Amino acid sequence: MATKSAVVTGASSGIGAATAGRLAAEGYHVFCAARRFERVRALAEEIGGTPVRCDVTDAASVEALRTAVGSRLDLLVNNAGLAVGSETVAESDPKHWRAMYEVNVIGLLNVTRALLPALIASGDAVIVNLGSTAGRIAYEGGAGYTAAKHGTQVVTETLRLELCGQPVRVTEIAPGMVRTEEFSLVRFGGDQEKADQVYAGVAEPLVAEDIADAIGWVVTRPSHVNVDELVIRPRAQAAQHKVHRVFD
Ligand code: 8X3
Repeated sequence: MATKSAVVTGASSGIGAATAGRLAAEGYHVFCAARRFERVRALAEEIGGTPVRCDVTDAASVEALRTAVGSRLDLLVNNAGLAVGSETVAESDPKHWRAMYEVNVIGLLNVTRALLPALIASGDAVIVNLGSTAGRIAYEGGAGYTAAKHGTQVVTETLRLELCGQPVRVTEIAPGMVRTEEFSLVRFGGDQEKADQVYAGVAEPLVAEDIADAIGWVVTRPSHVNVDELVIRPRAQAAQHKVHRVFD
């Protein structure tokens, strides 16, 4: 049987990099796509995949990804995403909101549109979109991000409806608190102290490998089993605002 192929966007770090590794372990040839080529080059070398320089918001860049992948693809993981800022609605910068919508929603559209023919051509494909618990609820200071991630959620649902009858499964993974090296750092403009506060006192936030593990499980179910959505939080986070923190 031919090796299955997968594309992971945002593969340069965090959940994307862990997922690329997990899928390679499951036997996929992984196209590791990200803006930071040096990082995906090193990762691809490590896991026997193919690095692709790709900015999901840029049409020419996504076209290059489509060309690299070719006419057949088994799995697309739309992981590229980000949060910027934590201001109230009254104080938010529209530039930040646009950037979040551009990557989390339009980027997902660009990549999905480009790769859908190859996914359908495989005869048995999966699309996994990385949403968030921020796509399930509102929280103060989160409106730009929650609006974008609600967008990710509803686009995923729409896609599943539109592809009904095609050989493509569509899943949304919605993680809660995941400690990665960059997510909160990017959100707070490089302020490490603020980024660390997000996880302060939480003994065991989720890590990227926990989410990669869930994705590995979803894509290895039999073809007739579509996992619509998975909401995954650490045990210490019962809800967005209900986090168990222990300080000495
Ligand atoms: C990340 C979850 O709590 O930072 O997607 O919004 S949260």
